[in-house]
Amino acid sequence: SGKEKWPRGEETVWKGAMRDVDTDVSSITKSFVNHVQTSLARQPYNLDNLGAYQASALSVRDNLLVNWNETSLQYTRKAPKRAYYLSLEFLMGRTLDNALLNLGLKDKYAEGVEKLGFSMEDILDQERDAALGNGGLGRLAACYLDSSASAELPVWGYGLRYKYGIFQQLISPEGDQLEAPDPWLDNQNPWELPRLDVAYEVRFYGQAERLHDGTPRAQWTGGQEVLAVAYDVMIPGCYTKTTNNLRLWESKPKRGFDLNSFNAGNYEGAVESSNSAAAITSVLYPNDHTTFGKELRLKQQYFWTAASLADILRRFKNIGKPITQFPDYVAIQLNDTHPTLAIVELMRILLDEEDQPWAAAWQIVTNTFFYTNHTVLPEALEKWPVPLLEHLLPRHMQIIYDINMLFLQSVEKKFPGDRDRLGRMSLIEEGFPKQVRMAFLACIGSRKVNGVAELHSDLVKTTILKDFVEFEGISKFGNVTNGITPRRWLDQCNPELSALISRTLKVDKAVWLKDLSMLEKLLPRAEDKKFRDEWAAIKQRNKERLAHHVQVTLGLTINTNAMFDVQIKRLHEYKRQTLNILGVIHRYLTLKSMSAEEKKKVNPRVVFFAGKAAPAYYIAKLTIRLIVNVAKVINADPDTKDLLSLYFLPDYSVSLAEVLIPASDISQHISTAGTEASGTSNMKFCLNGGLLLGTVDGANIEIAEEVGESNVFFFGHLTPAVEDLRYQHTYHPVPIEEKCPALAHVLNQVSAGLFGDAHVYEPLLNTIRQGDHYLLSDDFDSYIAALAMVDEAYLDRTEWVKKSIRTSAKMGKFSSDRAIMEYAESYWNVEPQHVA
Ligand code: B1H
Repeated sequence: SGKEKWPRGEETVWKGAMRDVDTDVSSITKSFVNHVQTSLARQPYNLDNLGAYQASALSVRDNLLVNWNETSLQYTRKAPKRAYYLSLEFLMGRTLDNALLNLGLKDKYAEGVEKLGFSMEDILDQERDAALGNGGLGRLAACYLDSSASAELPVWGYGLRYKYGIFQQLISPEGDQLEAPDPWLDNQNPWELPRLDVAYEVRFYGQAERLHDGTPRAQWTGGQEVLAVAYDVMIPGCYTKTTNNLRLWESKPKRGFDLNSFNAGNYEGAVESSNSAAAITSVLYPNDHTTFGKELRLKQQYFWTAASLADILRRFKNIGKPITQFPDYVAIQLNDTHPTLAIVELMRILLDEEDQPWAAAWQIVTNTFFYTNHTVLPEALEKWPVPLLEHLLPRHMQIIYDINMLFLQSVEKKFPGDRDRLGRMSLIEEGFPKQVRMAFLACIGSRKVNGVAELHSDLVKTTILKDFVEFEGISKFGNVTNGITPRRWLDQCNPELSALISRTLKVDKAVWLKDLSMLEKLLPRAEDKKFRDEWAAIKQRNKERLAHHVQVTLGLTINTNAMFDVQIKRLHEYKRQTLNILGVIHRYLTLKSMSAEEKKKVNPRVVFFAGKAAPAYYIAKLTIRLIVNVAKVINADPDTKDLLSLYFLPDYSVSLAEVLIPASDISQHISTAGTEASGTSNMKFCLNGGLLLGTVDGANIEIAEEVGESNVFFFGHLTPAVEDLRYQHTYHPVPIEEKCPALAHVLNQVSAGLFGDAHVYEPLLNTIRQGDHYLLSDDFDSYIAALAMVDEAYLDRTEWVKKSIRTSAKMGKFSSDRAIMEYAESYWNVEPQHVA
């Protein structure tokens, strides 16, 4: 009732007591020690590195909170249009270093903790990664949050607070991947703020009954209700006060237990209902690029979209505008189809709770959502069985049928009598069971649809959504090429290179880190020997840093005089780690056949692999096993071990990437053309002066456009050839001995047991011998030729370093700042809000 007096009490007293951001070393040490004494309740003098990490984190958190509150206040007062990034994955990695750098306080904190007897490096190393994602899609979400805050855009992320992130990968002595749970929350997490007061009820199951009162309304009752509780994570921008929010939902039982069951003597049943509520956010699904139709996964998706929409709607209502203006204040970006139910949920709210007519509701919905597609691989395209949806979300299934009916009527109107087209475009795929095609629903429910690199966006338009382009018009379909944040992927992971760049450009890093195209000014320095020597020396020290890391963590000694050749990404047949390992074997066999004299001309090479396989992905796991066992043989062979060695580094993570990427001379991005939507690590390697060996696929193409084809190593067939080649494999197969003798020889050596238990690898080898869906036999020869060109180029070290400098200098386009501004300007219509 009316406006409350604000603030309560005396404003001067409030103001005088308010905390500001620490800026000097003495207030930093004071805050650190205060947290040791009070928050951690520990004796100040007797503190280990973990305690020091926690105290540092809490102290940094206080600083972030000052900015975070000011940012929220500003957004609330000015009520600008906001954007929300809905992603089932946020692969954040560590936070402390990033927060210190974005605040510009790293040096001061380093000095402070040193005075107290700690080293910043040891402290930073205590933090566990927040690994709430599988791979590129989740890391992209994290980069976009960093860029949004850095560009002062009012953008929030919404996701799930999984108790267990991506599994921890162990490698058995036989070379098998084993999975262990990731207990990232075992030590308390200083970066999240539990908001027990921000909670929403989410319903599952029950009955939906249409009212039949001349409105499209229905009533949804009964079933199970669970509670969504908010946990907030602060997202600091780089050198700005703007600190945005990532809101992660945790599921809780609505009641501790069900009293009815309890009183009926069913104690176990009563407790079970609380267990099943908590289970919703217990674990991240580790099946990158595959859908399994699991009920719990669908529950996760609805739980998260329902809670997020309720929260967004509540915030909108506080502005006091009519619901028809919702799209003027809210843009929602769907990160792949995982949050597509948000479209249906908003329809449900508008129809059943806001009493909107159908057309008005659909108008609001289709002006609010934006859909990003991240893959055209058929196994990744989400489809949910109709019976499952009907059971879990009966009202939503009704709405989907209604959307579909009206949609197909409009298709019929435009293409009268085209029954095939109606079948192809229906949201419901016929079959046993019938399934809902989520990409189609996301497409028709959104204002704009985009892919993540030029080639990929073209493929989306000409393959999976071709009919929709014909029906809705081309202008709905766009491209936003992915990007990466240069804060984490250059300044944080490669501090020496960052410092060299600042010295050379003669500007503070605050400037070029936010305008990455400035790197172009490094181009003329490629001709400057002194600069080249510094550049090369930094690469060398980064290689030594990686070698040191491997020595400490795995006890292995790595030859840092060798070329470092790196392939790190999720294990998948389409990414062709198998092509790489077969190439390594080819190199090994070639070395074995060389004379001592010939070997003298060979440049030593160390090959690194890292990456996780989905736990049920048999072929991908066999590839890991092959890599590990080839490594055992090669690394132990006195004939060759100085010239070739091979490592599979277990448990790939964001933090491991931060050590590997700056150390690479060459990295491999060798997917079958047309299969890797974009790739983002390719950008990270190039930004750090590593050269790229790859196929003409995804963002590799745009990288080559920027840096020039003379600075990348391309090989393999192009996308338009792929379909034909697959047809040949199926209908006119040629024995591999005929088609590619070099590859046949390698496969035969594996089959003959050169790397142990030959029979184990047969299923993997047979994927190539029969069918060869990913076209290894078509690309093997040109791959080997490209590797030889890399060797050749590396011999001329001066020219190599020039290429490295030129590559890095031309990476401006791939800053996620550019990408996020494209979303903000061309899609969301959201503007920067400066927090003074
Ligand atoms: C990408 C996925 C993905 N595309 C389903 N699709 C998942 C699909 O758990 N699931 O159900 C998880 C992930 N991930 C990747 O997105 C692309 O393969 C990369 O090429 C791209 O760079 C990245 C970011 O756009």
